[in-house]
Amino acid sequence: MDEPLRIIGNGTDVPDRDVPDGLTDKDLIELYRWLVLLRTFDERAVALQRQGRIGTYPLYWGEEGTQAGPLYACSDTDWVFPSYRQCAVATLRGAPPSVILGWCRGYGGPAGFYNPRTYRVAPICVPIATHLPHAVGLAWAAKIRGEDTVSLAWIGDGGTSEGDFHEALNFASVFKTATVFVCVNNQWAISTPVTRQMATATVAEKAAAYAMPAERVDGFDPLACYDAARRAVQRAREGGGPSLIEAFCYRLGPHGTADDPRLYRDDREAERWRPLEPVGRMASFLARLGVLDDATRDGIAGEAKDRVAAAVRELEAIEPPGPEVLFDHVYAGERPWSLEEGLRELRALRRREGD
Ligand SMILES: Cc1ncc(C[n+]2csc(CCOP(=O)(O)OP(=O)(O)O)c2C)c(N)n1
Ligand SMILES: [Mg+2]
Repeated sequence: MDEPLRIIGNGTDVPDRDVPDGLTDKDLIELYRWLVLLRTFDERAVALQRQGRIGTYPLYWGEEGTQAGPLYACSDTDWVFPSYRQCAVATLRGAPPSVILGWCRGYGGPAGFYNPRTYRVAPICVPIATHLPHAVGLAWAAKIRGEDTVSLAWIGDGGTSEGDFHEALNFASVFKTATVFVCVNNQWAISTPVTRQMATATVAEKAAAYAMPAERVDGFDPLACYDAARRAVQRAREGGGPSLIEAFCYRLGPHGTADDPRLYRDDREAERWRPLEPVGRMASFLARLGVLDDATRDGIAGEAKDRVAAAVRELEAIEPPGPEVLFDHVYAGERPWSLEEGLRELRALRRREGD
């Protein structure tokens, strides 16, 4: 089994490797800023859910490097396709964090959800793996038009059992689309461990069935995630076709805020992986390089905190709509009689309840 690529060591017995090609000190700080924004959003979102201010939330604590790293390897013209686990990546492309919080609450800002074309970030995908064929289709369309757009899609270890995963990889390799598949192997699909998910030792080896290059990286190492994605994106852009990256890590938290992992796994297992988490690790690495001092670090933390706090204020300034909103936007034209009847019943019920 290939050892995952690791660039950031631990400052003691595991040595650091060189900073990947093409990354300046400014890039390293910017990537760190991205990691901190993701982390700050995630922690605040969990707190909001616990206070009943948003709905169930799929936290990604520890997986920030698998998101920020590959995104940093893309050009602004490339499209990315998140699953629920990457719900906040669009904020790294400038989408307002309040829109993502609105998604978690079930209703967003006055402008609704972000326009995917503005940020080249596809809608957050909850049905497992269904966004992969979309990512391939987008890259195929770009290829037909003679554009060099790359599409990058994230998928979990559990998602590799879906037909959509295999169909997407097959289509991408046959039609040589410019698609990068990033599989975040956090070793759990809710309560199913990866050993019950697949008989192969790695996700990466599945790529062989599609004659596709693959690479395993340490998913807790943002620079390793970046570096593998950079090579895959470049290959894709130059017409070399799709790649599969396995970002090997561990789901440090629960599956979501409605899950209690103590029911199916030993807490001590997560504790063993925790020291590898990417945000502190990147900060220590940058400090060892002499790129990040305490003042810059505090400044970045403060900036992220302020941005997320402002997003919460923006979100909560919006009056929640009533349940009637469920009947809007279901059909482009007129509502069928059955929905009209349902809406009438709901209104009558609400009148009786004095809403
Ligand atoms: C098509 C489909 N089937 C089942 C589910 C329910 N479900 C939500 S998350 C999940 C596990 C996914 O695990 P994995 O792909 O490893 O991603 P992770 O949650 O670890 O990021 C399942 C089965 C779903 N959302 N969509
Ligand atoms: Mg998983």
